Amino acid sequence: MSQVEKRDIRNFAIVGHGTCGKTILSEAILYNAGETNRIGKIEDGTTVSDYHNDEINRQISIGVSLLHCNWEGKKFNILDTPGFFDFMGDAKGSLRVSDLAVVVVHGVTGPEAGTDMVWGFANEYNIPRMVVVNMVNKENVHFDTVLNQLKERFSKRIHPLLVPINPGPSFSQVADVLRKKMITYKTDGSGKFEEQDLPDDWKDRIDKLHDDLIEYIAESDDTLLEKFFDEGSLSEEDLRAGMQDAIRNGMVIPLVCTAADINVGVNRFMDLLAKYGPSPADIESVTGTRAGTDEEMSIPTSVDSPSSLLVFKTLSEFHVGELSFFRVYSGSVKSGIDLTNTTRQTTERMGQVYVMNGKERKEAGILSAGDMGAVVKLKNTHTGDTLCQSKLNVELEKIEFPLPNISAAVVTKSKGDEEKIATGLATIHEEDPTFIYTVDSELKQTVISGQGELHLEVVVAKLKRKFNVEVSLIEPRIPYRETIKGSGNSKYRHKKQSGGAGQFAEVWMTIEPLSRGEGVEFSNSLVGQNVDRVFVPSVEKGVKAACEEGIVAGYKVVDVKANFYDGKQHPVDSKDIAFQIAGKGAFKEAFLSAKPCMLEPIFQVEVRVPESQMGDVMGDISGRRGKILGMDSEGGMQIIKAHIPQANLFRYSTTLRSLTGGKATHKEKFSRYEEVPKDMEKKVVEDSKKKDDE
Ligand SMILES: Nc1nc2c(ncn2[C@@H]2O[C@H](COP(=O)(O)OP(=O)(O)OP(=O)(O)O)[C@@H](O)[C@H]2O)c(=O)[nH]1
Ligand SMILES: [Mg+2]
Repeated sequence: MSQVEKRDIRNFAIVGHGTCGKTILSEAILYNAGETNRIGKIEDGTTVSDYHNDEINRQISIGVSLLHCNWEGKKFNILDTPGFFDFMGDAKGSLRVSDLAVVVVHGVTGPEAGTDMVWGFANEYNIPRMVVVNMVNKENVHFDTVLNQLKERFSKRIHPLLVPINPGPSFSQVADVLRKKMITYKTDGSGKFEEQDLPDDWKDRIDKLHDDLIEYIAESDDTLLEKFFDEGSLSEEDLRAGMQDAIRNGMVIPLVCTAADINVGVNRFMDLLAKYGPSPADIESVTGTRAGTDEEMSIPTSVDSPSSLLVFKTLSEFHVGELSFFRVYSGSVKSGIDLTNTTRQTTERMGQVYVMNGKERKEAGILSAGDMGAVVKLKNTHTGDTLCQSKLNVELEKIEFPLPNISAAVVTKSKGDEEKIATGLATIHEEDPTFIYTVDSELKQTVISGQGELHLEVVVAKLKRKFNVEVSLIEPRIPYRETIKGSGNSKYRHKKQSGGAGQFAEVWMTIEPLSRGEGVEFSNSLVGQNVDRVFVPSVEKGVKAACEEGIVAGYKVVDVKANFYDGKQHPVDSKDIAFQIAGKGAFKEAFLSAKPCMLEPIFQVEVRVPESQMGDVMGDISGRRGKILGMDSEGGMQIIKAHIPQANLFRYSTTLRSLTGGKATHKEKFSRYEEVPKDMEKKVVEDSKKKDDE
């Protein structure tokens, strides 16, 4: 296969809220381009991109699929991404390597929480967008309402290029704003169409949209603007010439309408992509850092430069092994070349290079700058890694994956599986950085965290299928802390003078509280000759040990200051161990006399919710002992900031989704420790006693 010129490539990610038709739109694109001979069905599990068992069973996309086809002399590299919140990490990773975000919106429901999310990702990467209003053949499609919602929520520059003439179940006709024509489609899925003049009652509206478009495009370029002022309009030629730049600069965000399942509007959308979509040739250089440093580097994206590529997804595939999906940023790649993995400082020899259509692979021979493909059996390369020729030594800008919003502790069903679990979890994390796990030695639990309940379920299923271990998930323990509210004092004597070598030490200690977050401080103010200074470190060791073990309920002690101010010793029996024991004992006694209390972790939580459901969410937050810190509005959504105790956050994302019908999302991160209310404290202490008894 020959190398494709950068300007002839269109790399786009199809992104949007769950089940708005992204996968079926991809199907229709592949069918129109002749890659397949029919449009597959989600219900039958026959689509090119949703081919994994998990996807077929649940009828949703779970991971991104790389697809390609040719249309009007352009090569499309299509990333069909999941829209279910739990798997949005792939949408973000895909946008990182795309030149265009194709944001699909459901024609009935309009923009939703998932649309906000992907719009935000596209903002982060500053990439151009096109909007597809799909499902226009459903009942109750109100195109103008959806258009206005989109304009209000995201940008006034969203401008329709295809407007549905007869939305609803018999949808077949669109008005083409650029050509000022009506296109009538066959509804048999063939995509065949005829072009006719616009009906009279549509002419004014389409003329107006056409004129507005000219104005937008004129505004996007000074030369065009001058022409526009001189001549009062732009020629069709100038309009078309200016369109690609205007889309690239975000001055125009084209919007089209489709019914993907019956292939209405899709081929016209493909024409627009081919003619006016941004290409990798628009990007002359990309930034990265010199491997292993913070030093910024700019890499020219030309085919003649040394090679570099970014792996945006890895998967281990049955019968195939590890598959790595990548975009080439500079130079070219083919089988047999050696590249450095600058993220991990290892070398890799490229195996066979492929272009993909879901699970179908075709040998590509060579892929050059701007293009996308996959390679099999890299040894130690994972999602997000850079590979490049060693002389380039660059690490391309990383993909920042969304932070987890749900955690659970793993319990093995049979003993001795720990090692398999460890390998499994590590492998799953390498493939999917939105999944994180920690082996918490303090809580003696392995805690896994991800993007939602289903995400964790999929991980558990993978552990079983690929690593042959069965686990269940339980609520993780809470890392409570112990501290004091008052000051205390003790004089503790440790004495063991019967049988064997004797031990004697007496430690006098005061203790007082410190501010939150200050940890444990130890000091001494010994004067006189009662205790030899050599025992100070011994006492300190005893204090630190007591703080690690906990005193009231077995949790770490924090925010106290202990002072060893005097004591007694014995000429023979006083030794290090004796003072360690006495230090620990003195600390415990002083602690118990200083109004001990428990602290609990408090999380800062940010909830995005439509105004109409704010009341429900706020009520739920106060039911969780949460404190509302403030509110903001952003693009028609309310943002509630609150502090909620970790103990009341287990499965919060699940509750929030069911409370709001999936319209609200949240982020959470640890904020600080606060005192546990008295009635709860009792329970925490009792629970820990029970745990000890077990
Ligand atoms: N009537 C109608 N149904 C559609 C259209 N596009 C997709 N569907 C159906 O809508 C459902 C969801 O389609 P998908 O293509 O899986 O949606 P998706 O956006 O890929 O979903 P996720 O990847 O899970 O976010 C399927 O039953 C499709 O057959 C359309 O334009 N019109
Ligand atoms: Mg899908």
